[in-house]
Amino acid sequence: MTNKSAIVVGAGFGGLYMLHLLRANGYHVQGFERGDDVGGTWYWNRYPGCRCDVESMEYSYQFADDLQQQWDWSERYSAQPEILRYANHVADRYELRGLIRFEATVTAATYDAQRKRWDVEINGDDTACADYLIMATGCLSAANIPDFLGLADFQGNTYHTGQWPKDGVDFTGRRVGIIGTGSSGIQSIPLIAEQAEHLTVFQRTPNYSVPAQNKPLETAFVEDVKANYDDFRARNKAIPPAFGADFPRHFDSALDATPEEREARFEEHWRYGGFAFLAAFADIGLNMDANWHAAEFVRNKIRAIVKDSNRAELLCPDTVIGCKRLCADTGYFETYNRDNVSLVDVSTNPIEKITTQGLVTGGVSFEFDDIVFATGFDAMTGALLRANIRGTSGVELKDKWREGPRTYMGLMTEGFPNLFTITGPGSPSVLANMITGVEHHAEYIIDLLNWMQAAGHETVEAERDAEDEWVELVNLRSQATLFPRCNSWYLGANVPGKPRVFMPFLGFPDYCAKLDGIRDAGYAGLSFA
Ligand code: N01
Repeated sequence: MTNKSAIVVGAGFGGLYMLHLLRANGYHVQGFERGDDVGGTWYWNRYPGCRCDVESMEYSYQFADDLQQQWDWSERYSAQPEILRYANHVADRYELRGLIRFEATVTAATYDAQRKRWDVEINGDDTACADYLIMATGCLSAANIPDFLGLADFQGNTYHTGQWPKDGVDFTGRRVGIIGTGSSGIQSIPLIAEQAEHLTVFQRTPNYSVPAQNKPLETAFVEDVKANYDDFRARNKAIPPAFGADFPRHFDSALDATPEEREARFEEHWRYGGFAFLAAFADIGLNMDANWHAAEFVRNKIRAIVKDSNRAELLCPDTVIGCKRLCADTGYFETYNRDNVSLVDVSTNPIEKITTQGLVTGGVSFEFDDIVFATGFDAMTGALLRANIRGTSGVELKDKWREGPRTYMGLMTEGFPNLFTITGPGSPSVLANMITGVEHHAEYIIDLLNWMQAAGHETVEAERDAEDEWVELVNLRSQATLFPRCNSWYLGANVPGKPRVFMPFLGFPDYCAKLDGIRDAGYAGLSFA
């Protein structure tokens, strides 16, 4: 038991596990959550077709064997309602709800250096304080709605995929416009098209998508995984994304294969589905020529699926495949064969304005009953910066990170003692299995806090040199890949004015080894008082 206290912001998978660990280790703990229930990403993203692109048997907690043995997933890739049920099950099973105040948005957080504590403002009018502040606010939780001219004028309904109404939306008989063709657009478009009278898709950049090949989970497969769950988890943690250990995976170069061999290999991976496509050859993410072959295979698939050849060409991306997150779909390209679906290219004629009746692009007016913004998120830093966090000497996090996020281990940032960021920028986060990532972070934080109690330290803070080296390391690791060669949200490129900095640390096992090394060296790079 300790007299130390912690505030955990966010009741998604990271926040729930952090609360559980803190309480189990005797800390006084309070959780604050913007929504009116648990689930984080899976609470907010209720748009039609929303499902995870990491397979169900991997996308779950592994800290408790009875939990992973007793929970049953129904499909290869779980749909949002099932994952939300799982989050609720965890909250009930470990009696976490009582620790959380819901509909409680952290509007400011200020470090009081004299009292060595965090003062937190809730909903602009209430306060709380604690020794430690742990932000479990998610990487894709700050919705990005572009600042379109006339946005407020539209008289129909607007929806953002990441803020979807709890009771769902019935598009039957309606004229719908959707802006954005990232994962959220690609998942929702086929289902909205089935309902709507007419759906118009506004596409700025075409995206690569591979069929998810979703299906019901087979009992024998589930039993096999459960019989060897520890081994299954360990094998996944040993590979860079911390998922997909059982993907068909090849270590040869796409450039050494004959055209026929390449085609056959890509076909095998296309049929397998999802991210496994990128494991067809070792150099798809490293070599532009190898990448081109993978990209061209997908383009040819689009050309074969979409009957109208002009429309097919419009849907063919010419960028680096895998540079933006690869999408996994169910019937996405096929949807463009429907009579009630139009595709409008806004790459050269941006959306000029939203009007009372719809929108205007390229001088052409479109009228809608509903507009869906599938326009993504202010990723990785958005939720942290929106919380108005001030560190020692009143320094604001948004000022410190003006040129891009600066962290040590993706967990701490200099000038902000006792502040922790679960899956913060500079950690594998979005480029690894998120649940594996949040578990690792929560466990690392609790070990560090317990170590501090034992050593009699009250505060911990990242050192500037260690932070500078870490930022450099994250950057260097990305430069060895093709990730910097497109305008992705990994780079902040989707939000106008956001600094172009590659934010995730590439490679989960290397990352864990680094953090273990830091811990074994007495938490090198952190200073304690
Ligand atoms: O967001 P995005 P998302 N005018 O940023 C377009 C995770 N996720 O919500 O590419 C016109 O990918 C923008 O165009 P462009 C997953 O990690 C996972 O779809 O910037 N268009 C783009 O097409 C994913 O990567 C799952 O040119 C504008 C789209 O909006 C991440 O969330 C499911 C525009 C935004 O795409 C984000 O996905 C869903 C403008 N002014 C999400 N501004 C799964 O697990 C933006 N766009 C499967």
